[in-house]
Amino acid sequence: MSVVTYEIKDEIGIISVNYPPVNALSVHVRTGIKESIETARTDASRAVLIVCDGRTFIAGADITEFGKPPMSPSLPEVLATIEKSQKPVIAAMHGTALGGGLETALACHYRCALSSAMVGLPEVKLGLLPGGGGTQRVPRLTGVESALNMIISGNPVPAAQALEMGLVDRIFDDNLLQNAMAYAKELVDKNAPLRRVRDITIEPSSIPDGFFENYRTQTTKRYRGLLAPQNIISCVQAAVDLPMDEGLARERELFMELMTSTQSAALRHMFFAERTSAKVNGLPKDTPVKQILSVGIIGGGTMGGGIAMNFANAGIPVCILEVNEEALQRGMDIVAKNYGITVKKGKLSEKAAQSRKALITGTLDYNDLKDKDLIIEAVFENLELKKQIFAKLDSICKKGAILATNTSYQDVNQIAASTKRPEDVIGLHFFSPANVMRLLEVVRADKTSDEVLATAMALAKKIKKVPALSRVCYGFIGNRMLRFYGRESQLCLIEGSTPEQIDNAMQSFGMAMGPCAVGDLAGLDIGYKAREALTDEQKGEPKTYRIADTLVEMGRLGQKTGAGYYTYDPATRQRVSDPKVMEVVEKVAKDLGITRRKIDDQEIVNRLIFALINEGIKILEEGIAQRPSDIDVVYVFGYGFPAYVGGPMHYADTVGLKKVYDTICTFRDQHGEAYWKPAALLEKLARENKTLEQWAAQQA
Ligand code: T1G
Repeated sequence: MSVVTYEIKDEIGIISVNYPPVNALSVHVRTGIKESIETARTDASRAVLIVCDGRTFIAGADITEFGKPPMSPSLPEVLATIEKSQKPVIAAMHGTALGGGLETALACHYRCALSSAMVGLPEVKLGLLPGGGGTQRVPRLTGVESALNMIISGNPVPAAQALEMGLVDRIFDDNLLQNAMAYAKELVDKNAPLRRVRDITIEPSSIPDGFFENYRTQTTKRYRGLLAPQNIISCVQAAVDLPMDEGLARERELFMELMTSTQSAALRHMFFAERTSAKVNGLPKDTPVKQILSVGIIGGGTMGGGIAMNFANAGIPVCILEVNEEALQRGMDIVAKNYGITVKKGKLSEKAAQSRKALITGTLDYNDLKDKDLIIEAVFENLELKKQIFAKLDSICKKGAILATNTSYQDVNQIAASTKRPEDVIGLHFFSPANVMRLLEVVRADKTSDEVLATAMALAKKIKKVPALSRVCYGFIGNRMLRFYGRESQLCLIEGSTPEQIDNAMQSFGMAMGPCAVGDLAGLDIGYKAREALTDEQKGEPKTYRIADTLVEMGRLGQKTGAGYYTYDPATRQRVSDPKVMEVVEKVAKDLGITRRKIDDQEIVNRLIFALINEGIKILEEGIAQRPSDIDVVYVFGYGFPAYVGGPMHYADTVGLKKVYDTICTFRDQHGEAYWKPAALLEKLARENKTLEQWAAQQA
């Protein structure tokens, strides 16, 4: 079946693209459009319309073609053919006209769209820039600053806004093809000119002095470490300084620089990883999915309140159960405060916030939960308490209700065993703040049914979370790996580093926050309490936790007490170094007989990140995670790992598994096998000179 058809109706040549799911500009689509325009040159058509079947106008270049040998015709060739047409070419857009899709429309002479359409240039989110003339045509239509804002944010705009900006000429509420045909005839009947965007020039004198320098300074701060925004600014500057063809050449040069960058490879990896993580290997496609029309949450603390908001935001009524009125009110206040912040930021109208809050009710009576389709337990991390709660839910909730736990660490199999319906029990591990963080670890217990699992994965998408499937182990995927990252952070600190050096090194690597600052944010008492429940043997060597425990015993729990690894300005919450902390570090090191030494930033990064990688590969070996890219999803969406590095597993492939393995062997020789035993799979793949991606492809 041809992905592009061409026919003449009422003197209008109609090019129809039909290449599901999103009419991406594959080589067949590019070829079909180019050949149709060439046919129209000499046929009876008076104008040409480009429309798409299915859910959207062209949503961009075909990302699956990236990294492969280029195939003709290139997009620039196709767009030049459109622009040179001696008959008006009109684009008729619906759905999401993105990237190369919008660029195709911009090469046309006129553009119309459904009012429900969105248009945008999201290439920056793939570590790229619009490589089909977008950086040259958009500023010519909308002005330089508006173009920079749109291309660097990568966010789409609604058709009405696009009309105001000059990107679209006409909007229709419905009947796109019929209305677009009429618009085309209107244009030819009035002998409308062949209006080419390239014929617009931007007066350099219209750009304020220092504009680009200032814009670049702000962009460098806001998009720390990213290459694409910098190149986009250079392209738009070329749109001002250079004639169109030279500007296009400059754009192509800077586009290719990004296409071959590790940042773009990482971001493209994350694009597919985010979509693949919702797929469960071996789960039949026709597995039935339960309807979730009502939810109960056990526990209205920070987590419970945040979790409740996710369902209210998706229009699902949710009831929070607490042990007394005061606790319930506290929970409701947390919800109200969170919505207030969102409204204050202008991200939600007051009216919408009110209607969402109205979907969240409270109760002290378990019987009010008996008809809920899904119950999520979100009490504090005590296994016995969770088992009691699940036994109670088992006796109250209707048959077929899903019983989920938000536990971060505990054994979901044991929780399931406290019910007579283990097949209905699953882990839904949200990440704090639960109404913000997009990651949802879905924990499949040994007896969790396929239907409950399929429902959980579908529900994740409905509440706008990115799911990652985990089997049961202590800490599942993210928190299990994090223990080793935290261990190495503590060891680097006691062996010779400082909180500032460690945090700065990890932020330079790309982490949103360094481990000491994260500890202060979450509260150092969390780890302290978790260790209190462990035997000395389970705790490990004192050098891995003695500093943190000493700070807690000094009352320095972190931000919540105004001091932890840093002190915090009560007004701005800005962190400030505190010499008292290094006094603690040096005293603990002395007490434990550790002679401190200079540690360089690269050693810090390698020890913390390779510890993550090594444990992540063990998680793959054990079948806890389905695939390496799911682990990347966990770290990018749950732990502030830089998407432009692609997650710990993709980063291991970027560095090269042989280098990772050799470095871990060096750490083993320096620090002992107890800490640094290379994962067997890592050793195997390093020896075979393979990547984790290749290994995953063999497993699929
Ligand atoms: N290429 C190939 N496949 C794509 C694709 C694309 N551009 N966009 C989506 N898919 C697949 C996706 O992998 C999934 O596959 C299915 O379509 C549904 O996607 C030269 C260089 C359009 C808003 O960045 O933002 O143009 O999992 O689950 O939630 O300047 O897809 O079903 O097998 O996301 O309804 C620029 C990326 C490319 C747009 C739809 N364009 N796509 O969202 O569905 S670079 C983009 C999206 C470029 C030019 C440059 C979204 C969507 P599967 P989905 P959705």
